[in-house]
Amino acid sequence: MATIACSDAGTADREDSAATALSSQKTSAAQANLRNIVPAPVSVQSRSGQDFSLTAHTVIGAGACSAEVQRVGEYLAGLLRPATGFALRVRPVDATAHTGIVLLLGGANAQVGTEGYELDVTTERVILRANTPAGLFAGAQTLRQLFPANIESSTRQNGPWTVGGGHILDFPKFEFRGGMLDVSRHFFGVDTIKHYIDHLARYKLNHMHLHLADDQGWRIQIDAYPQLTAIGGSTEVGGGAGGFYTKADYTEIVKYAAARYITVIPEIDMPGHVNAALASVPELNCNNQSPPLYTGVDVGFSSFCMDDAHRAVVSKFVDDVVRELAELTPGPYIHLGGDEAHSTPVADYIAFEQRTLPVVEKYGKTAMGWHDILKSTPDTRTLAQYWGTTPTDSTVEQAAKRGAKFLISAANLTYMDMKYTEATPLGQDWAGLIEVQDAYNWDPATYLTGVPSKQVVGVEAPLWTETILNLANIEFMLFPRIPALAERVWSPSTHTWDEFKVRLASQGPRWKNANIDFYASPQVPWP
Ligand code: NGO
Repeated sequence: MATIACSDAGTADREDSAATALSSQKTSAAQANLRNIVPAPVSVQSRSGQDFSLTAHTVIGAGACSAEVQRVGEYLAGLLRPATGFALRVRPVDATAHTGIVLLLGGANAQVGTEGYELDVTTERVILRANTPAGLFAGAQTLRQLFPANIESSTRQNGPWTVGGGHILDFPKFEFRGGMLDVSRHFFGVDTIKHYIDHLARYKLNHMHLHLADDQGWRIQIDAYPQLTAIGGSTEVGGGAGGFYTKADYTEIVKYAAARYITVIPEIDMPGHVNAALASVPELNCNNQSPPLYTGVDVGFSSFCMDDAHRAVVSKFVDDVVRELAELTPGPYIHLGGDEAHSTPVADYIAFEQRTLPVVEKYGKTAMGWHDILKSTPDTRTLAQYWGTTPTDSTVEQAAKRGAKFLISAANLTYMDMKYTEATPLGQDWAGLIEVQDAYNWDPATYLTGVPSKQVVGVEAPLWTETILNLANIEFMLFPRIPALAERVWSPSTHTWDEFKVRLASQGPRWKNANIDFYASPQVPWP
C-alpha cells in the first residue's frame, strides 16, 4: 500500500544518495522524465532499478503534524486522481512510513532554503522533504512532471503510473518569480484568474500581479467610491461589458493563490492611465467634469488633475484606494503604476510620486512601481519594475548606485503580449517579436547595466491584454514562453537553449492532455 504522509520530525531514514549507485545507463520512460523537468532542478541523479509505481491501492496520508502539509498532500492527490482514477486518500502517517509518497516538513538539506525541496524516489516510496510547506508544494510540481504526460488528463487514462528512481535537490535562484495579467484592457472573471494562477504554479512562479485599473477599466470594488466600478468597470477595449471584482471575489482570488504559495500584487496605475477613474469621479478632473469612458488602445492621454485646488481631493482619493487595497492584501506589495504619465508635467509627476509612494508604507506595505517612478528618487524600499527594451538606462544606473532593487520585466524579453513572429495572430510588436528562444536566452542576474545581481529580486512576465480576449488567448501567449522564463528565474544559469528545447518539447504532450492552448513554435522539437 502506498501512502502520502507528513511529519514534522523529518527523521525518516534518508537514502544516502552519495553512497547509492546513482548513474543509470538503462533509460526507462520513467527515468527519461527525470531529465525533462522544467524549470531544471539544481541537481538530478537517477537510480536504475528504483522506479516507483502508484497503484490502485495507494492511500495518501498526510497531516497529523500540520494542516498545511495535509493541504499540500490533498493538492497533490487532486493532481493525480483524475487521470489515475485512484482514490488516493490523504491521511496521517508517521515519518517512518516505509511505503507510499511521504511529505516531510523539516529535515531537508539546509541548501533548499524556504522554497526548495529534496525528492527521493525508490521502489518502496517517494519522500518529499522541505523546510516549509511552500517547498513541499514546489516539490509536488516536480513530482507531477515525473509521471507520464497523460497524468494531466482530466479523464481516466491507462497507467502504469511509474516515476523514475532517483534523487533531486532543488531551490530557486531568485526570490521573485512572477506573472502579471492586465484585467483592465479586457476583464477576466475569477475562474479564468484561477486557471492563470494554476499555470504560474505549475512552473514554480510565486507572484501574481493584477493590473486592476487603466484607462479602459477599473476592476476592483472600492467602498469609498462605488462609482469606480459602477461606471469605470462597465466596459473594456472594443466596448464589451467589462466587469470588476467585488471584495469577496478578490479575497477568493487571494486565497486560491495563497494555497498555491503565490502572492497577489494589486496595481492601480496612476497618475496616468487613469481615464476609467476620471470618468467615474468628476472631482479628479481639473474642470470637475468626467470625460467619456474609453475603449481604444492609446496610452499616455490621461492624468489626475495636478493643480493646487485639486491636491487635497486627489490625495484623499489615493489614500482611500490604497487603504482599501492594503486591507485586501496579505502580501507585502501594493503597485502604484507610474508608467507613461505623458499628460502629467514632469515636476508634478515627481511631486505626486513623492507624496503617493509613502502612502503605501503608511498602510504597512511596500510600494512597487514601473521604473518610471525612479525619476522621483524614491527610497530604496520601493521596488522598481524595469520594463525598458535595452539593458542600459541612466536613471536605472543612478538608482542602482543609491541601492534600489529591481524586478525585471524587459519588454523585449518578458512581455507575454508581444507576438512570437509577425505571423502569429495575437499580440503587439512594439517591443519586438519574442520567440521562445528569445524569452530563454538571457540572464536576469547580469542583464541590467550597472545593477549588481544582488539588487535584482527576480523576473515578472506581464501579459497586457489589448488583443487578448479569453483564456485560450492567454494560454497561447504564455505557452511555451512562461516555462522558458520560469527556468531563467528558478534554475542555475548553466543550462543552454539546445538542451532546454528538448526538455520543453516534452511539456507539449502535458499541455495537450491538460487542454492548455499553446503556440507550437517551430524552434522546439515537439514529439
Ligand atoms: C506598456 C504600457 C502598457 C501597455 C503595454 C503593451 C507599460 C509598463 N505600459 O508597458 O500600458 O499595455 O506596454 O505592451
